[in-house]
Amino acid sequence: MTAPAPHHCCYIGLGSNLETPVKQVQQALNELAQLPHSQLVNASSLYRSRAVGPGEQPDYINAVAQLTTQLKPLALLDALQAIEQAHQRQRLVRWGPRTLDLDLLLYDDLSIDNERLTVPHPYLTVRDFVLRPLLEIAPKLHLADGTSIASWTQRCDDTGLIKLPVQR
Ligand code: ROI
Repeated sequence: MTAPAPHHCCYIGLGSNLETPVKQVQQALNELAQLPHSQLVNASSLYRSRAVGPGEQPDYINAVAQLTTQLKPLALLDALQAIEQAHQRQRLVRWGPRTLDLDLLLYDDLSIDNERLTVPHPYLTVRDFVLRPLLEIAPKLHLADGTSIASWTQRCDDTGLIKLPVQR
């Protein structure tokens, strides 16, 4: 008998600023809950943020989800990209507006760096629209280097982040 695959703890960042972003993010959370060999453990509130990136673009809706999964990192990435595709993701320019962005922020304490995937996410510690939702659902979380998410939250970019009231 082979041992069952272990369960890994992951955090996913969600962002949208096109095509009714609140709906895009809510639907993506439902889709994360349906991923094979995975459980959606927790989801932050939705937040509104000013766009980081070139030119004028609409505000973003952001959130962070916690998953446990038996998928390996690249299999999880494939699954996340399939959800993005299903949202007819448009990404015409680097750092331009998008229908749905799903970023694998953390996968256990792993460091991954290959041409498809960098974990921890390279901008995790500088973006308030990632850190504040993450802090909401994981207030005691530390990175593998021992630094706390709470400490990064005090010195990150300010995008005028606003926590939205619960949506129904
Ligand atoms: N800006 C904000 N506020 N939120 C995002 O999710 C986001 N995602 C991006 C870029 C274009 C960098 N800017 C963003 O990918």
